[in-house]
This record gives sequence, structure tokens and C-alpha cells, in this order.
Amino acid sequence: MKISPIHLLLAFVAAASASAATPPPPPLLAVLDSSHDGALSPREIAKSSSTLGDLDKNGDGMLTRKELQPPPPKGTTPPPPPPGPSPLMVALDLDEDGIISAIEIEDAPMSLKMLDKNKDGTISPKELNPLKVPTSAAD
Ligand SMILES: [Ca+2]
Ligand SMILES: [Ca+2]
Ligand SMILES: [Ca+2]
Repeated sequence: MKISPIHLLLAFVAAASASAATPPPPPLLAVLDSSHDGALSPREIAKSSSTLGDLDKNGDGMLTRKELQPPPPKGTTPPPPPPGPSPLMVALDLDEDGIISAIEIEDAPMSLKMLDKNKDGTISPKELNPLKVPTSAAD
């Protein structure tokens, strides 16, 4: 296939902007990580059910995509959708329907603990982004 200069330019701009600015944290993490250290502590995991419950604006007991991803402030362009669901969403959305139901909210602490691969009780940034962590094949 033929690659036109404009495609190269677009790729360059995308790469440049990706490296220049750190992307905003995934909404779910931003909500659950009340200490803003990028990791979920045992306490943050334990209260995840009530934290998620607070997001349920219309009180129907479940979190829809709209409630999970609040609209950006006026005057700003919405960020492009992430390439895939965040590991947090994957962990919480047990039936993969894109909605966190009442049962899934209730099970949130248990679901989150599944992400704690090294069982130290804290979900580290690495554990939240397993795709970005290179596997140590050299070991
Ligand atoms: Ca935290
Ligand atoms: Ca669901
Ligand atoms: Ca951990």
C-alpha cells in the first residue's frame, strides 16, 4: 500500500502529542483513587462499592457509560475514546455489557482484588496497566 506524506504527518503529530502530554487518568481510576497516587490502596479497594455507588446519579442502582464517563467541561473538546476498555472496567464489568450493575458494584472490592497480581493488597499502576508492562522474558 502507498503511504502519502499526510499520513506520515498525522502519525508524527499523533506520536508527538502522545509523548508530550500525559494522558488523563481513566475516569474509573480517578474516582476510585481518592489519594491520587495512581494506585489503589486496601482502603480504596474496600470502599470501592460506596465510591461507585456515589457515581449513580439517577439512582437506578447501576452505572451506565454516561455515568462512568462524565462529559468534559464546557468549551473543551472531548478526548478521543480509549483504544479499549480500561483494566478497571474489565475487572468490574463481570458480564461485559458496558454497565456496572448493582451486583457488580457490590462485588467491586472482590473484583478489584483480582487485579492485585502480587497479592500485596495494593493495586499498583503496573497492575492497572498490565498491557504496558513488558514481560520479563529474559528471566
Ligand atoms: Ca490511591
Ligand atoms: Ca455489567
Ligand atoms: Ca499489588
